[in-house]
Amino acid sequence: MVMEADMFGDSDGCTPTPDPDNQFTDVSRAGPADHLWLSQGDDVWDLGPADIDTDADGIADSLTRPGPDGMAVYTDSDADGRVDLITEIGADGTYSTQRLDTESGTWRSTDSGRLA
Ligand SMILES: [Ca+2]
Ligand SMILES: [Ca+2]
Repeated sequence: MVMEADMFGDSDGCTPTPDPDNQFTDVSRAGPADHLWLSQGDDVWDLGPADIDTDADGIADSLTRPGPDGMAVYTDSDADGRVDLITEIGADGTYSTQRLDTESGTWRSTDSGRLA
């Protein structure tokens, strides 16, 4: 039996390249280990690599994204890669925080107010 070279060339080699303009890439099948990811319902979103170290332990744990009204900070506070804290900061200086309940998978508002 002869192995044909082209059996290996085409079929699985073509991995879609994430669109750099699309901030959130669907990575339901597999996500890079060093990226933060976020789940909402059945959807899993790859937010990209963390670039901010919010608790100064030397490990980047957060990243920011522009939001509809200001910006949002996505934080993985227990270093498992899954975002479990979102702080949304409005253009008017208000903020609100949501924390993931990892048991139920639901987001709960924990704090809100106005930045000093
Ligand atoms: Ca950190
Ligand atoms: Ca986490």
